[in-house]
Amino acid sequence: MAYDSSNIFARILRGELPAHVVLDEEHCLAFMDVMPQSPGHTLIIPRTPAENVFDLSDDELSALIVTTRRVAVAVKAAFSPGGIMLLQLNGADAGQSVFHIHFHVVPRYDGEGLKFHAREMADPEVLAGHAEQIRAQLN
Ligand code: DGP
Repeated sequence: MAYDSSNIFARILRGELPAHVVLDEEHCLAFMDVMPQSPGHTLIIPRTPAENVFDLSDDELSALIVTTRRVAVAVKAAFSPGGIMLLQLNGADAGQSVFHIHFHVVPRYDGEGLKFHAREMADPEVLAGHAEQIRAQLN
């Protein structure tokens, strides 16, 4: 399928839609997931218009995973979760719902399950606070 530049993340990259940004760098942008599965759930996207992992060059994928780990380190420092999941879905059948490639950084907390994927909007003020906590660890 051809890349559709009207997808939500492409619009965030162009500044047409707002996001709680935690990291804005040359190759990637990272921001809070508006429907977090756990507190601190963050997304990392490349600036490259690519739908899924198969559409990135090795260099683009390398930059994306390195930045993903950098954000995960900051999320870990900000929220002290017991563990962190890195997730990346390719294709609707795999559960992908936004067709611009992204990694999810999902913190896991002892005894706490996950909320459903892409289901419930979080309070924007809470997301803004979480973004600030993560930014503080990245600076
Ligand atoms: P996936 O199913 O892997 O394509 O995940 C897409 C994620 O994007 C999902 O966890 C919900 C999130 N999401 C959907 N719409 C928006 C939005 O407008 N802004 C932000 N920040 N996240 C969104």
